[in-house]
Amino acid sequence: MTNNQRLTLIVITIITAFVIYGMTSFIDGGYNQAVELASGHMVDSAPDVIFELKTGLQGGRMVYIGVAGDIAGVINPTLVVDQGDVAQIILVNGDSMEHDISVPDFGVTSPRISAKGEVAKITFHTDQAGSFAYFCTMPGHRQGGMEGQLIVNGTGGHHGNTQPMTAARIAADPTDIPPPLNGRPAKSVKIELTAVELEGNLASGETYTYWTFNGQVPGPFLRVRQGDTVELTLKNDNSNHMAHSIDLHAVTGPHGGGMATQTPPGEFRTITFKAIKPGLYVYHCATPSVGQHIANGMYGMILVEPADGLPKVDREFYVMQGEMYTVKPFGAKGLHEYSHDKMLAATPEYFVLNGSVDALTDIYPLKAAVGETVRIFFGVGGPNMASSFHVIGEMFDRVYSQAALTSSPLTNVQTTLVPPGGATVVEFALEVPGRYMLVDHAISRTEKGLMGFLDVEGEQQPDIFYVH
Ligand SMILES: [Cu+2]
Repeated sequence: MTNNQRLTLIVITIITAFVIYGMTSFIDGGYNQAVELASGHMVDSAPDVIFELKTGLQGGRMVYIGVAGDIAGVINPTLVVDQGDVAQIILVNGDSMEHDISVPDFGVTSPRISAKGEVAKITFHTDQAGSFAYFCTMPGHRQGGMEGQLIVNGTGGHHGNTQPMTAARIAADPTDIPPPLNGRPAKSVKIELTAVELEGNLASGETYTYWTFNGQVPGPFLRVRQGDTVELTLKNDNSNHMAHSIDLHAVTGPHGGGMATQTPPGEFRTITFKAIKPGLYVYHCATPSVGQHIANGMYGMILVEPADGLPKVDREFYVMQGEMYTVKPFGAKGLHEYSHDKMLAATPEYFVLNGSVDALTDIYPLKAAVGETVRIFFGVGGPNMASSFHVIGEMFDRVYSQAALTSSPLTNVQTTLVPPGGATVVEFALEVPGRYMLVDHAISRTEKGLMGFLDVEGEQQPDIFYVH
């Protein structure tokens, strides 16, 4: 059977399942019991609005497909209801794989259904307006495509609180790196950083109150030369609520500058240090709770180039990993709040590259071409978790392990370990076009937000990689 025949068979089966079960599922009595007005819980009452979805495969992805009405045939349709409605979602299994459907913001999850044609339902009272996720809770299925949005129109009008959330883009552009210094003489350099607290985009429909250097995560990539004398000023924006500071691992001196730069809102502090040892170094806020300030986004890196500079490459990228501790679970919509208990327990809800779930996938995917060489300056802000840094589909030709730029690099490495407050420099040539993925090979973290793309353009190279 060809793939096309197989797909056709699947589609026919799905349609048949829909005809049989989609119809019978509407002929369902028992809608006459009283509405429980307990907020956010499954209710057993006559629904005001009913949606029917079936599970299926589309383009190699697992999806929900709308059945009947406005959503007929729509993949992962947006379900729209009015606040106060009792909503019901009927789920029909169309692919013989085990699935369910959950709207965690309303505390409802259906039973799991695995036989083709099997039906499950959730019924709930939409007591809060806004935009909420529905998805399959089977491990990997949400990431595999089974996710859509439920929009509850507010009672104050039919457009209340349903606009997509717009928050500041805090993701650092991975190409925003000062150019190589090309072995220039050592000199004096002035650097100014500003601590900024702001509500930023964490993921689609999700925001977080970040604490940042210069409104981005990670903070600006700083580039100096071995022997430079650096005058560094930290400003703490007047609108902030917290004191902040900076400890740079490139500083030789007490606390890396952390104590000397403790800065209340509306003030600034300045230190001068000589960058005596080349390397790629993490910097971070060092104001108690240090773990909280780092978890909220206050980390970045400073490169101290060796006197002779670094070997020439075609492209350089700046990527940092961190983890985030939110009260609400991964994927819940709206504004997330920081959980100190989870930070202390080292049980993050999110793992991110460059500050947000979509930073290096939707917003700033890395781009390069076949025949080019790339260098990734990779660091871990943490505060708690090491990274098993790996690029799916590539080997690192050279790894300056632990960012030790004055040691010989390792060659042909698959995965390299980077501790919190540590870094690495990897270089590799691109031989084959396609999408490569930056991951932490503690791979479950990809289901908690950690992913970056490296998109490589160019001619196919069938002598190296060929699909039959
Ligand atoms: Cu801080």
